[in-house]
Amino acid sequence: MFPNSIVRTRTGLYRLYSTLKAQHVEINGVKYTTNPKICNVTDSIINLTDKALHLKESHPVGILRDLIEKKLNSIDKSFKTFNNFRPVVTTMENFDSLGFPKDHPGRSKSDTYYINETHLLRTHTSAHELECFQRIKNNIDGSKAGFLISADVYRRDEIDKTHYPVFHQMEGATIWKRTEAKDGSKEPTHIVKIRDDIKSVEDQLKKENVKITVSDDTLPLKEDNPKQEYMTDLEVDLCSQHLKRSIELVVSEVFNKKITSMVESKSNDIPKQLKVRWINAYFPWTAPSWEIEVWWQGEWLELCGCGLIRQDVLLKAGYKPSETIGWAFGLGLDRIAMLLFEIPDIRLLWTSDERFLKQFSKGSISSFKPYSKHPGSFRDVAFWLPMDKPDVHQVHENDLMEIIRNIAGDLVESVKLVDDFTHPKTGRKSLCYRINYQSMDRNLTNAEVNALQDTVCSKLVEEYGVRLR
Ligand code: FA5
Ligand code: MG
Repeated sequence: MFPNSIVRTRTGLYRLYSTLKAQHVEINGVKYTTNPKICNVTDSIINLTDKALHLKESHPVGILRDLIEKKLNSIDKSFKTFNNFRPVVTTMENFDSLGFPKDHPGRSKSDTYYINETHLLRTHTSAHELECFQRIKNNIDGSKAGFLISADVYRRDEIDKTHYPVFHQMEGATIWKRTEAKDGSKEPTHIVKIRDDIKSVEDQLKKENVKITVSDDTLPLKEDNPKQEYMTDLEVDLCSQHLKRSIELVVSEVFNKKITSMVESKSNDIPKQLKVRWINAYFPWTAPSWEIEVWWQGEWLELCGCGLIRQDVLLKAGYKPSETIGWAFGLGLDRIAMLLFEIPDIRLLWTSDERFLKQFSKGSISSFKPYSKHPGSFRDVAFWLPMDKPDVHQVHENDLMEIIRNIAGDLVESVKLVDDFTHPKTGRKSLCYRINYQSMDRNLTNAEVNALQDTVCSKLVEEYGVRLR
C-alpha cells in the first residue's frame, strides 16, 4: 500500500508521498480512482468498511441500535429505518448538502478520509439526511413522517481507549406537514397534532422506572442560537419540545436498562437518579441546535447533537417552501455501548475473539467480563521537526496517529504527547510521543514491540523528514 512517489507540493518543494500503486481502491466491491495528492484511506481502514457491527444482532453496537429503534418506534411506528448505506459518499452528500462552508475544518484532510476530490468515507450519518428526506416524502401525507439511519462513520483521530477511527451513529428525524387554520379561532391541525405527539412521548417517559432530571438553560433562545424566520415561535417551541422529549426517552430507556441490569447483578454504585442537561450547539444544517449530555460516573458524557432542520435542506430534498417543519438528531452508539456493556477499551468492539463475542446476545444488556489482561509495553519516540521547511513538513497529530495505526494496528492501545519543547536559541521544536503497545488477546514479545517501534521511527523520518532524538 505504500510505494513511494514524489509529488510537487503547494510551496514548490518536493515531498515523498505514500500513494497507491494501482491508483485505485476497492471498497464494498466498488472500484474508485484515487487522487494520490488527496487520498489518505489506508488498508487498515478499508478492512473495516464491511464489518457493519450495527447490523450484528448479538454485538453490543447492534443490540443498542435495535433497542433504540424499538423504543422510538413504540409510539406510532413513524420512523422508517435505513441501515444499509455504504460508507463511501460524495463531498456533496457529506458537506455541501448540509450547508458546510467551503473552509469548515471538518472538511480538512487531517480529519477526514478522502479517496479523491469528490469521494470520502462519511464522517457522520447526516450525509444521508437529504436522500432520506427525499425517500420519506410520500409518507408525510398522513401529516407526520420520520427516519432512522444507522451506520459506521469515519474520522481521523487520536488513539486511546475511547477513540477509534471508525464508530457508529444513529441519525433520526421527524417532519410535520404544515396546515392553515381553517377558521381563525382554532389552531391549525399540525399544531394540534404536534401537541398530541408530545403528549405521547411524555406518557412513555412517565413509564420509565428511574426518572431523568433534566436541566435546560438553553431557553429562551438567545441570539447566538437563533430560530429560523419561516417558523413561528409556537412551532419552534413545540418542535423543540418533541425533539427534546424524544431524545430524553432514548436516554432514559438505555440508562434504565443499564440500571436494571446493575440491580440484577447486585452492583454497588447504582445511580438513584439520572441527570441530563441540554447545552447550545452549532450545526450548519439545523437552527436552533443543541447537544445533550448525561452525568455518568462523575462526568458529563456527550451523547447526541440535534436541532430543527434548516429549510434549505428540505427545499433541496424537494419539499415546497414553508410546507414542512421538523427536527433531526445524530447519536453516537459506541460510547453508550461501552458504558452499557462495561467494555473498557473501544478496540474490543472490533475484535473477532470468540471470548468477547460469545458474551452477548440479542436484546440483552449484560456486563462484559474481561477474559484476560495482557500487559502493555511503552516506547517513546522523540524527534526534531524539520526547521528548514516547516510549512511543508509539519506533522499533524492525526497523520502521526495514522502512521502508527498502519504499522501496529490494534496492537496499539494509546499514543500520547508527553513532551513538547522549543529550543530557546534556535527556535527548533521537538516532540515526544509515548506509544503503549498492548494486545487484547495475547502477550507481545519485546522483540515484536521493538520491531514495530523501529518501523514507526523510520516511517516518520521517511514521510516527514523529522530527525530522531
Ligand atoms: C455530528 O456528527 C452531527 N452529524 C450530529 C447531528 C445530526 C446534529 C443531526 C444535528 C442534526 P458530532 O460530531 O457532535 O455531531 O457527533 C455526534 C455524536 O457522535 C456525539 O455526540 C458523540 O456521541 C458521537 N461521537 C462523536 N465523535 C466520536 C468519536 N470520536 N468516538 C465515538 N463517538 C463519537
Ligand atoms: Mg459534538
